[in-house]
Amino acid sequence: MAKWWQERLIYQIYPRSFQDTNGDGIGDIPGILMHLDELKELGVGIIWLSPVYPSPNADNGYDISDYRGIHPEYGTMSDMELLISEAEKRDIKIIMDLVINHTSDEHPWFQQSRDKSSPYRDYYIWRPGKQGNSKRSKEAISSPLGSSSSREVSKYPPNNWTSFFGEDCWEYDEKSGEYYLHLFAKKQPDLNWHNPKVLEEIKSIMRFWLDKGIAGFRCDVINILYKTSLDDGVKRLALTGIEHYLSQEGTHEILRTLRREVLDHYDCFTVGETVFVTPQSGKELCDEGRRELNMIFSFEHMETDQFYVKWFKRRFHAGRLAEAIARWQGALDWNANYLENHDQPRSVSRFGNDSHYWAESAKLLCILLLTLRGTPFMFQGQEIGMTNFDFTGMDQIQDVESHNIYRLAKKLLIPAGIRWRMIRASSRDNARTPVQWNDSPNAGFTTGVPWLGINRNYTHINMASQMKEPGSIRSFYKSMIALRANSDILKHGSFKPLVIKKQLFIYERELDGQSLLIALNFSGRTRKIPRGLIEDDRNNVGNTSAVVKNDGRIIKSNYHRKVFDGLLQPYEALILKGGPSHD
Ligand code: TEU
Ligand code: CA
Repeated sequence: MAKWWQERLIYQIYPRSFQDTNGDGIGDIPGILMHLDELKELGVGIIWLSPVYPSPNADNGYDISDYRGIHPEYGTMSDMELLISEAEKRDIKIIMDLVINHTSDEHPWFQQSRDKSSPYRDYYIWRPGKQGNSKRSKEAISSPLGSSSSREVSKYPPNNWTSFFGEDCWEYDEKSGEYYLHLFAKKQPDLNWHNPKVLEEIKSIMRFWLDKGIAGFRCDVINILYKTSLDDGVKRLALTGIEHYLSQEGTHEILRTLRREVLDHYDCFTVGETVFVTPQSGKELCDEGRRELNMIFSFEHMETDQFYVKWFKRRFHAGRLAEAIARWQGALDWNANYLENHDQPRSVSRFGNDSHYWAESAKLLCILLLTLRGTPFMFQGQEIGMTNFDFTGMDQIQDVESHNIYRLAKKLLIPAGIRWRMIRASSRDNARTPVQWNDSPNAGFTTGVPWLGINRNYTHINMASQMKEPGSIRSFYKSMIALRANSDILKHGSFKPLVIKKQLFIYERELDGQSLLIALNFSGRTRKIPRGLIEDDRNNVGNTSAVVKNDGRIIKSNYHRKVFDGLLQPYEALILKGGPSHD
């Protein structure tokens, strides 16, 4: 029996950039309420709300200082309750971000934990520095970013690990004379999951929100919770130490406990953001029988345009993307499919063509997302083909990760031009520019000064114009979402890759002997569908008739195609009835 979270489309809202209603330049909950009807009309069944909790915003809400509150800049708890009930009226469910690998350093737990004798001390991972002679150790604690270079401590940090954001991952705290671990920014201390009290706190926080009517959680970096040991790691270009905390048995056990003791008592689901998962470790995290997570986000397909880390881009190659997607479609029974989120550059700029074939390629990506097996997740602005930012310098960037990496790259003597190119291509701010609602000043996002610059292409890429236009990307999304909702083959059929070439991806979905064939041309050139794979219509209809009706074989085309001639136009995407077995 299919679950409701398998049949619905999930739409991610990054509240800061969605819609401002009070002119402070920051999106807010009333702004989400304003657009609920449009989301309903688009076909959204579940909203994933990125963090709206009180936070110093060192990492835009992924550094939480109160898990049971709403940040005043987003509104009040009654706004949140209104959002839940208004969504419910429209049969839209809401899931929230559960960020439990770390808290903010301004969370009261952490503030108290800085006192060695506090009962909260053990909520975090505190360790004394390693002894060493003072000359070498001064070097050892100076981070490549220079954050702690001026301090004199006659100790080394407790181990050699490095963080996700290009800093050291140990920060020395004067007050208690020890270091704390932070795998992300230094304002994000990691919780100590060896402490059963931490588990109890989190269980109660989860119940607090589930009792308010939340339908589940997107679990932030959930497969790194449990640090098995704090021994030195094998030296790596990035993330030294990862073998001590990636998908450890301790984490599996925590997930099973949360499932059994909390989640199973509600009609809800979880999707885990699971970093560096492989098909094997992914299966262990979301296999139904193991009762841990319901779904996971994998990353392999998002890494196909990079070398080793995202800051080193390589030319996009659709074949690599298709291979990664096909591998995961085959590996898991049910995937959480996505091409965008708040951490990733815009898909049309990255996997499509945001200039000449902007609309065609955005629609092709829409067909891809909505014809895979699994729950589709889309990100705000994706439905109108929003593109990467048009910023020209670091002063326009807000993201903590981008600033850290830029500084690190400078330390490593990477020239300014290259540094900026790295940020330009890979910064998370690419996804975070405010939603372009209309062509009025500030794109209708705010009447004040937006917290992050708005892409100047809002005059031609915006929601208002696309709502009216039947041929728009937004209209295409709407019709594809409906098509999927009404198709058992697309929702529940099996997935079979047929052709994976440099710029061509063809696959079949099949259910009870009925099938659909999806053909995607990821290039600016016309491509032939390999002969024999599927017969074209020319024999059936002849070339003579000028007006040929679609005989029902073409289910969807981003070219308004009526006849299938075996060719795919630039960035053409097609859904055809009947696979090879039916020809
Ligand atoms: O992201 C975790 C993560 O590993 C990456 O996606 C990260 O954002 C970065 O791109 C690595 O280069 C999650 C959240 O989605 C992200 O917004 C947070 O900053 C992070 O966790 C910490 O909470
Ligand atoms: Ca606001």
